[in-house]
Amino acid sequence: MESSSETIKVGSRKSELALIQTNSVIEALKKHYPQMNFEIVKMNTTGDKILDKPLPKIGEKSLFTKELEIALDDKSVDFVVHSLKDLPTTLPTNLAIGGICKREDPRDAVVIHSKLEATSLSTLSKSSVIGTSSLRRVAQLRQHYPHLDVQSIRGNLNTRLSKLENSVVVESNEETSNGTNPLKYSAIILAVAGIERMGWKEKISQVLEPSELMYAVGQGALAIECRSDDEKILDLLAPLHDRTTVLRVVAERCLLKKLGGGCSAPVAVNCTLNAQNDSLSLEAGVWSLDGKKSLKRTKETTIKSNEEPPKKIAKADVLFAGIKAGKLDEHELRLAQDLGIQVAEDLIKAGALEIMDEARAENETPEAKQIVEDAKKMASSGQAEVVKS
Ligand code: DPM
Repeated sequence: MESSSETIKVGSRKSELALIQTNSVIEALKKHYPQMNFEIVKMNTTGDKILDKPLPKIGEKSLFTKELEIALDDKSVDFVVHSLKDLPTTLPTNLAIGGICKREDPRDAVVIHSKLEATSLSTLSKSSVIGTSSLRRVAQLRQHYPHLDVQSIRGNLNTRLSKLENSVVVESNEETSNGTNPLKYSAIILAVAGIERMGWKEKISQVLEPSELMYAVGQGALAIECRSDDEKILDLLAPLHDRTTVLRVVAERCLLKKLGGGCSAPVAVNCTLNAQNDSLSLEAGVWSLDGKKSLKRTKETTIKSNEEPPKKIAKADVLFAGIKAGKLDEHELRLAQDLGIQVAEDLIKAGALEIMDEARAENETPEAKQIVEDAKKMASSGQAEVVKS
């Protein structure tokens, strides 16, 4: 792209993590385009306004993205940086993911209250309260750590950390689950990637391997959303695409799309691309909310171009679960897509949809429905509030 003096407008949520993520993408772009100017437009989304409500009860992931998408549509911004895991597998038709940065650590981590001696989940005393609002984490923790009491915690990362740090620490024999003090957390579970971006690495007590806690689809990768017909911005973003990351997340997102799951049911993955032989492996699971029922399936495929030399330019209009692949090999992406769909089909044959439906139903209390209705009203009132800095 030509260097120019024009300014690219970048939409961002205003949380510290969102701004760190947005700035890191701008830094990466400046390496490619040193002359280009970027301006951040900070916005308040419905999701940000109702952060005190439990996330699964809000249900709709798009609450964090909808207002930013309206801003893209009316051209008040040119692109928006998201955590890929917050982006639905189907985007509005006029929008696409035009760039995906190299994935960071996709695993989850345990942050234990600094006054406690335990350094891992297994050494926390019986009935210790673990804070998370992710159904995926709730179900897997209940499966592997039945001695712990998993409870909802909400807010952005800063709020959660202070809720943990301001917790009254409860001794092992005391009653911990009386529900009267929401601050009595012994530990919280957060994504390693988010913790590291915030500069909090030393707060991690334990990193959980996928054998105990599989991660969310897209976790640890940053995605850039733009108008799907904006060739100028798509060209600008294309060099950010990291092949290994894109192949992994295409498999994961195509799986989730086929299963029809958003964050309203516990679904998790573990996906790797072997650098030596380009073997792409996808393991995926679904759980009941109590962790008692679970299903897991794994498949592998070798990623190989069908053309010599490989066809490097994907058809401009081809999308893989919302991702426009820029200059990556289209046939390779199809192999990743097929892998995701096949693992989903294996899970469906084994009864995954029934387990997911049960988990959803259990989560749908009348109160939850009201929260969803209220949130939808807020969201449909339209534009994001632009935060002046
Ligand atoms: C989504 C979930 C959570 C976020 C659900 C899940 C966690 C919610 C919670 C879809 N988005 O993971 O099963 O813990 O109550 C979110 C975080 C990041 C992106 C924070 C986190 C940072 C990591 C990344 C919230 N979205 O998961 O600790 O960029 O992948």
